[in-house]
Amino acid sequence: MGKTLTAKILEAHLMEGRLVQGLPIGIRIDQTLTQDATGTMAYLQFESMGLPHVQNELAVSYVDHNTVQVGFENADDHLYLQSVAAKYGIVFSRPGNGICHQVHLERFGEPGKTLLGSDSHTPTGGGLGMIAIGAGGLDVAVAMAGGAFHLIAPKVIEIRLHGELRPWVSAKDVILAVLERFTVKGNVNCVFEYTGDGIASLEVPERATICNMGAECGVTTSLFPSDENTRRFLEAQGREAAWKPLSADGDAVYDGLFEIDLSSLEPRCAAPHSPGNILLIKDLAGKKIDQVAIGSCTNSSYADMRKVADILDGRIIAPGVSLGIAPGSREVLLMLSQDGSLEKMIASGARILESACGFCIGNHFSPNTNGVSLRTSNRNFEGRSGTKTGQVYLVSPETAALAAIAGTFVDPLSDHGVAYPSVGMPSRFIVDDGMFIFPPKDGSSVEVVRGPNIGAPPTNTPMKKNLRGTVVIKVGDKITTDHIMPAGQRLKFRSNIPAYSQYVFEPVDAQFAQRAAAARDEGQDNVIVAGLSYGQGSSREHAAICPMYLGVKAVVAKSIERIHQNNLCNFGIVPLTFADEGEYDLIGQGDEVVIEDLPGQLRNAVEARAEGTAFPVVLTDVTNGVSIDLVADVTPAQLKMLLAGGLLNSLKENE
Ligand code: MIC
Ligand code: SF4
Repeated sequence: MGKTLTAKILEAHLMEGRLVQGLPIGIRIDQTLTQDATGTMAYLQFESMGLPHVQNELAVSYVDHNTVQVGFENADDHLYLQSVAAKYGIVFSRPGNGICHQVHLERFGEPGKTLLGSDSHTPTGGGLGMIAIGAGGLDVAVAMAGGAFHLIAPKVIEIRLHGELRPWVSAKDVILAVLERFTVKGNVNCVFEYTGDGIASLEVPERATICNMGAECGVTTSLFPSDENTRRFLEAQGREAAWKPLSADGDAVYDGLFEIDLSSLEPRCAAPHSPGNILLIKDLAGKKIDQVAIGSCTNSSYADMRKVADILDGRIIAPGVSLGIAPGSREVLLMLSQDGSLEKMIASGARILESACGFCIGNHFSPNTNGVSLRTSNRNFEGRSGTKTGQVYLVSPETAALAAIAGTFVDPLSDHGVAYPSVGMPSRFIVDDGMFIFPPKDGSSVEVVRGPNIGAPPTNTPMKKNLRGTVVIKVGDKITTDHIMPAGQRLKFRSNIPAYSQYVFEPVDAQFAQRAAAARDEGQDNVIVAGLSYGQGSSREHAAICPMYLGVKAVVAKSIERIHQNNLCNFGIVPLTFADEGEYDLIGQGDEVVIEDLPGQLRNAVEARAEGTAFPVVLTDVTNGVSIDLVADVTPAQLKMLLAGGLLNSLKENE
């Protein structure tokens, strides 16, 4: 039987288990990346493991998320990250060098390698034919220490592309079509593998856009083969030696198939407030807009930016529109400044923003009240832009630029009078690694700089026999990590758990943190009850650490997303799902709940799971007098962590 490309790369990296779909496996990680907002915790955790040096092939620490806030916290975090990188053998990408995923694609990604990043959009690297996975910072710390990364051997879904995109239709429209089909839920433990004659017409940055936003479907990762286009991209980066051809076998067997005819695809958007809420642009044509933001790790490559510059060339943006453009990296910015594109952008009235996450994470450039904002980024969760009433539509750079000129949505395929900017792959990018700091061979004498905002990560206590407590909050479906742990103006507390914990669930229930802390101080075990797809979005482990700090011991949901599920286990919070989703209605906020002999019940559940059967964990809602069967979908390794009160505790038990 032929093999998928996913299987080939996973097999070559297998450290634990057998590659049988649905079973837990451990893989070797070649490369790691972190960004500043998750990096401080990842490196604090790495430090606590007591190793003198990172053990994997390449570790890179990027500073891109939080670069502009007021106060000392940010700058302190950057100094900590820079010094810790020098000490432990990590490459440091200085603020201004660009967004981690864009820069990693340009300078370090390699076909056939594995990459683990403490950011959910790490799968961007799939555009180069690597297995690139997003995870919590603690998982990345373990990979830097040479440990395996644990995952469930995924289902591999084939996405077969035919034909070629028409002018004005772009890679963003391809992934929006994928989102339309697969939605933002129900794709846990799947990989999207792209095949078909259509891939030959897509350049690496376009493939990267498609892989980037696969994260919104909740898949483990997305993957393209490595072919002649991959070779040309690497050659243009001066890295041809990193190239090797890679593809699935001709008779590979997949777990599902979705076919897309690129030639008939139409421009799309994701309408407020979910990346899965897909509409056709032609159905919105004429709708007034207020703001346009072009950039982010999804769409900030040189080709994307060049197209935008050519569309804006000789035109002034509409009076009612504010346009911000953030080129994805210093390399892209240098290219744009050399070829005259920057001048075209500035002349059109665009505001050039830093090469960083910026607007995408709600750090600045928030829309006006009820403002309609067109963004080329990947997430439009309510309030993420920094304006709760903001109406964010996710679109391609072409759609965004046309709208900025018109002041309304414009169907890119209509007769709008703008010539299509055809931009190919340059034969050589401006390669300048001057904003990386490469670590010394021996960093042992480097002093790590710790500002007052940087505290040791709190640890949990081992699991008690009985869980007794209250449902401190009951939330609905699709609660994202932005709901649980808001970023934006709260980002600066990422290294200070007691301070950041005050904002848990702030966008949903501003009183939550106080209530949960009071219950914790009375000795209660706090429980969160949620609907479908709990914890979708970011990899931020703060969405587990901060609730842990507030005494949360279990999450009971209809379903839980992969990265968040791992993060919960890593910090000793038990992830449980309803055996019968309808029983969600039997529990209310404020109810008193009990799970007797939780360790014993979990052990039974894990044993049953290994034998392919099920053993429920029973929760009693004392307030309503009902018993509810729950599923503990955890691996033996996760059980060990949960019993110990988290991964760090369980690693210490091994010593
Ligand atoms: C995001 O896009 O939500 C982020 C900010 O990049 C996060 C990481 C974080 O919260 O620090 C992600 O995608 O994992
Ligand atoms: Fe940064 Fe936005 Fe990409 Fe997250 S999605 S890495 S915040 S640009």
